[in-house]
Amino acid sequence: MHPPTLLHFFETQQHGVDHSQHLLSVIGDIAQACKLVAREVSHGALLGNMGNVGHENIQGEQQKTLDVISNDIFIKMAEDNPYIAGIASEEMEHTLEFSAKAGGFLLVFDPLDGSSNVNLNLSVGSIFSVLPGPDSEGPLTEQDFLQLGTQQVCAGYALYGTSTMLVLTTGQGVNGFTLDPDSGEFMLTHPAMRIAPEAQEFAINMSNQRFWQPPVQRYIDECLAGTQGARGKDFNMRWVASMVAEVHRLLIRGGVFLYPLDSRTKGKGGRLRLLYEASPMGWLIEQAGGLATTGHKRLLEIEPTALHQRVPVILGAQEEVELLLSYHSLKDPTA
Ligand code: AFP
Repeated sequence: MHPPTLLHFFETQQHGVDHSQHLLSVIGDIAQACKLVAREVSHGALLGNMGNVGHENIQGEQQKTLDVISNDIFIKMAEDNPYIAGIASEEMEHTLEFSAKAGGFLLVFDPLDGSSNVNLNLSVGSIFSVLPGPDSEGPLTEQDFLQLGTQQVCAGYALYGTSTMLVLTTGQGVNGFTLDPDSGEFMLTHPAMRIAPEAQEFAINMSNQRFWQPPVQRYIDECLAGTQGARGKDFNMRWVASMVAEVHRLLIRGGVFLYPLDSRTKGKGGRLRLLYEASPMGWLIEQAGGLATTGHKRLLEIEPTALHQRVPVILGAQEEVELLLSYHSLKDPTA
């Protein structure tokens, strides 16, 4: 029997869940936008689009041509969808309102996550989060986007890797769909994705080790000590520098991902952005049975105060995140 397509799955197999036609329209258009981004990424070198645009984005990062192209694809999609009232993007300082669509959803996204990988031909992705629009009439404000992660109605990512995949949740677990290049359809290939509670693999940028705080120092030291240390087992390490690829690996073979607060990023609140990286990925991990925290607080319960707010991120296998939480709660984590 053929696996269902993305929309057929949500229309039929999410029994007992009322996916409004409006939300299904948004999911379908997000999928379409991700197909277009996948095409632009795969043609990047052929079209001379692998460079930088020559200025920094709001994040203070060199903006890549494909960042802009991907962002434009999402803007056009959102503008044309009748149920998206406004958007916020990693690549745009301010939100964008489509005023004629009052009451629609809000779409928050990182159009090309891991874009520093794109000219290395390594995995990149798009991250998206769908929030309920304001009940009140009248113009959207930035405040309308500053919602708890628990408010999300849909969240997920597209992974532009050896195949193009869409992995998402609407609160009924996590399902993965692979793009069939021949039909152009996303087909259900990874139903009910779960993350194992235990792990033997961690993902962190080790070059930042001297900046970490004691709880993370202790946790990583114990992982590196392997069978001779407190953990009594060996660990593997991976770092792809694309959160989408890291989270996908966690959902496929387990593990824990850390971009913790360190002495360099402390003033900014962390490295990763809350609204369009930590919140959507945190919900996916929780929906797959894992945990997602700053080290002190559940990511989905952080009250956003700014559109591009950064937070520390520790997410993945329940047992590993619980151990990290215990170290963060100690007065002297090195004891
Ligand atoms: P870019 O989108 O600027 O490449 O950043 C990707 C990212 O936000 C996240 O996807 C990675 O996990 C993290 O940054 C990589 O950070 P480092 O470059 O410091 O390893």
